[in-house]
Amino acid sequence: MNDIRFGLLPLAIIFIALGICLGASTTQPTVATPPPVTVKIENFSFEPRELKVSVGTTVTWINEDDVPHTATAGTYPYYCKVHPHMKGIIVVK
Ligand SMILES: [Cu+2]
Repeated sequence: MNDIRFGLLPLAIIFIALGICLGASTTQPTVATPPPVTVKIENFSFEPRELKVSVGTTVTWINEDDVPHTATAGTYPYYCKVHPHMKGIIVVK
């Protein structure tokens, strides 16, 4: 069994970007760490296939197959809710 651990860097970056966009104050907001989430790899499938997580969530993939797999990240679009015309893309390599 192989563990593939990923911090959700793109979401953390979006959180930071939102703080900048909304005008960060001098006091740091207290943000609770969301509970970790697991994705199971079995029979050449991810379960759950689609996952919605909060900013700062740690996701762990557990490979139950007899062959190696990866959980390669990709391209993440993001935007500013206050100014929806502000759009960007983060590519995680
Ligand atoms: Cu904005």
